[in-house]
Amino acid sequence: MGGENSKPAEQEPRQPSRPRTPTPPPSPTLKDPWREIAWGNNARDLQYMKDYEPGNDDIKHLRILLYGPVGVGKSSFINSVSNVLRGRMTTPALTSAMTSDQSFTTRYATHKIKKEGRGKSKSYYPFVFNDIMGLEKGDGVRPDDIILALKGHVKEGYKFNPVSTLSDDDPWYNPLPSPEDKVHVLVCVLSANTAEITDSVLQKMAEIREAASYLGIPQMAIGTNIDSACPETEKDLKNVYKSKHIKQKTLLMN
Ligand SMILES: Nc1nc2c(ncn2[C@@H]2O[C@H](COP(=O)(O)OP(=O)(O)OP(=O)(O)O)[C@@H](O)[C@H]2O)c(=O)[nH]1
Ligand SMILES: [Mg+2]
Repeated sequence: MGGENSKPAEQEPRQPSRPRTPTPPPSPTLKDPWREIAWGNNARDLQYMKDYEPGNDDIKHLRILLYGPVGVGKSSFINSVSNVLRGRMTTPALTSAMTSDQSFTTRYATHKIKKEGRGKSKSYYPFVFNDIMGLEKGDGVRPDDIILALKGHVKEGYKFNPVSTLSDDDPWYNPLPSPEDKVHVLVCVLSANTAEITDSVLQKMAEIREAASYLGIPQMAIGTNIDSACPETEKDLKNVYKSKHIKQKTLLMN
């Protein structure tokens, strides 16, 4: 131990502390897309649609029915397909200008898309889209009515009644559906920027899916609003399969 005269122990010269570099936040995008898309093959895809013919000779067109929660973009999707095929702005299905809890589409409507050509040579694409009222928590289209539509029992223009299911003695009930009245493909439409889907809507969707499986109707799902769901897709839509947020949303939809 040092006395009064003892020298203080030599200390290492203090190193100037280095400024800490903050850890960068994790990237919102994946390095590699989780699904490969051949971007830029629009002309080939469009030609495929133009040449398409249903494999079954008994039907002139495939009937594709879209269902999903209110305001997810069911009617807008039909308009988008029509715009792409016709090469100009068209609005076969009316869409809502604002978000609301109530469905803007209330009637059962079939939308055909015209092919190019004039006069007698004018024809329609061999697939039609059926637009229906959205599924809501309380009101909205009843799953039983969608199941009747799958079987072809709902006549064109029927106004869905959220309180009661279409009965078989109603004039809007089609007792003898033709193969073309029946639905051939069922499409579930979900929005990528919806916070959450309520349990009651999920329950209705499950009922519809189960009935379609029983009827042997092929099903698929599409995601809308991917352009506004995350900053990366807002910048460039081609980031859709790189965006971690959209991947997460897709997993929740399954
Ligand atoms: N940014 C963006 N907006 C969309 C998209 N799809 C639909 N919208 C908008 O969302 C709103 C609702 O769209 P609709 O097509 O009426 O939705 P819907 O599912 O038919 O709604 P209901 O008939 O009320 O059940 C409209 O203002 C559309 O312009 C999309 O992919 N991106
Ligand atoms: Mg609609």
